[in-house]
Formats: sequence, structure tokens, C-alpha cells
Amino acid sequence: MVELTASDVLTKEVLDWQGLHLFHFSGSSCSQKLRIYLNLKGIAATLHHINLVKYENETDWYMGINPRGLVPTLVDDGRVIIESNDIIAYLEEKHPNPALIPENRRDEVNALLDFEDHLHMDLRALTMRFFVPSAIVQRSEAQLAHYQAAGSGRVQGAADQHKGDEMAFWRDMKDHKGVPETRTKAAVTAFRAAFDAHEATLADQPYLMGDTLTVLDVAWYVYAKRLTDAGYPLAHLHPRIGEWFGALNQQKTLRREVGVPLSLRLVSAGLRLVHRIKGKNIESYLSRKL
Ligand SMILES: N[C@@H](CCC(=O)N[C@@H](CS)C(=O)NCC(=O)O)C(=O)O
Repeated sequence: MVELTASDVLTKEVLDWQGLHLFHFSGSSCSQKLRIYLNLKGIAATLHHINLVKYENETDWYMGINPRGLVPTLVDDGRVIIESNDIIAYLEEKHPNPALIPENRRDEVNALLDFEDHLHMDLRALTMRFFVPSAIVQRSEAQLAHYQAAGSGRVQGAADQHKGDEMAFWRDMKDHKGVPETRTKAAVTAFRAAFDAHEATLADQPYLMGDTLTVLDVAWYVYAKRLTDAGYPLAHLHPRIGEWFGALNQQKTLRREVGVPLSLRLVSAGLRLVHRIKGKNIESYLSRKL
């Protein structure tokens, strides 16, 4: 579990905070997953909105809490925990009922959630390619330099390797003026393979782990929603996943956390139209050779 040590945290005030606090962003997939989890569990937390579009995640104050400048972050009576799946594992331990991670299958769920997390940069790439105009999230050289310097740069008492991955992602975006073609293709291919595997799983069970809803369904519901919004032909390519998604999307507890504001829906539709006209929509990458 990625729990920060006091020396990793530069914004010392949070070490004295009482109660459960969640730093999140409305449109962030990891935050959506966590908010749905809290809803389903009935866990109350004080929510602190960190607007990624305004780069509030890269202020000295927030990077003093999360040295990676990412959401979500949980603060529980002064304990600071980062990484959405670790936060879920921590909360599940503390609030076992209703169980969203089957007690006897924790290792299996952890491995499957690790795989989900491993695809997170791919989701980000497709989000920035097909869902939000990459120009509004680009980092300037000055912003990259500030990001590099901000925060302790340390996680669990040691130099944080992950920060370099974040730097590489944003530098790549900057150098290519958007998400590079090869990254787009690789991400589409990775999601198609993952959904094909889930499609096979759902042949004889209603949920990804069996007969009941688990965190894995929540995690993949969020991914499926974002990719559908980005134009990925989910139901067409994976009909059982399409049905599973449709059923989950009927549930208000889930749906209300993944809503997209009208302004973004319009901008996003315009972006996809331009891609379609250029023959570069998400579907075209399913068959494209690079
Ligand atoms: N593995 C991390 C990923 C966290 C992450 O990348 N969060 C995204 C939002 S979903 C973020 O904060 N991005 C910063 C940005 O876009 O500026 C987790 O699961 O918590």
C-alpha cells in the first residue's frame, strides 16, 4: 500500500487533519472509481475538489500532499494514502461490509486491479486524443520545470520513480503536439484485448468476478464509460460487455459519478467529428498498421 511517510508530505497541515478526506477531480477516472466505491459502501468523506483543468494538482500546496501531483489522495486522521486501488484496499480492510472485494479472492482481485492500473496511461492517452482537446491539457516547458521541482519527490521515504513516467508522458505530448500515433494505436489495441478477455469471462457469469458486483466491475465500468464517450465501439465489438455496461449504467449510484458536463460533451463531439472527417477516429486505429 502506498502510504506516505511524514517526510514525504510537505504540506504538513494535513498530518493533523481528523476524519476521512478525499482529494479528487470530477472528471478523473480514478476519482470516479473511488467516489462510486464510497457510494456503494456508504462511507462518508469530506471531498476536496482539485481541478486538473486549472492545474490545481500541480500547485506547491497539493504536490506537498501528493508528490506525484495526481488525484485521488486519501487523508484519514492524518494518514496520507495515494494510488486509487491502494486506497480502495485500505478502505475495504477498514469497512469490510458490504464486501466489494471477495474475502477469499483478494490476491486475485489485486492482480486484476494492478492490470487495470497498468492500462491507466493508455486511458489517459485516448482521453486526450479523442475526448478532450489536447491543447487544453498541454504543459509548457515552464510548467514541466515547476512540476519537476514541486513536492518532496519522495514516496514511502524513497525517491519516486513514477514522477519520471509522468514527466515523460507530458513531454511526449508537448513534443508531438498531442498524443503520438503509435501511443494511440497501442492504447486502442491494449483495450481491445482487455475487453475481449472480459467478453469471454461474461459468457457464463453476470459480473467480472462471478455472481456479485465487485470493485473490478466498478473499475472497468469507469473505463468503459470513458472509452464509449471517446467513440470506442464497445457494444459492437464486445456485445456481452455492452450489455453489462448498459445494466451498470442504469444504476444511479454509478452513473451520477461519471456524468460529463454539456459544454465538454459538445466540445468532445466536435473533436470526434473532426477526427472522423480526417479518417482518424478511434475505430480507424483498430485496423490501422503503423
Ligand atoms: N495510478 C494512479 C493514477 C492516478 C492518475 O493518473 N490520476 C489522474 C487522473 S485519473 C491525474 O491526476 N492526472 C493528472 C493530470 O491529468 O494532470 C491511481 O490509480 O491513483
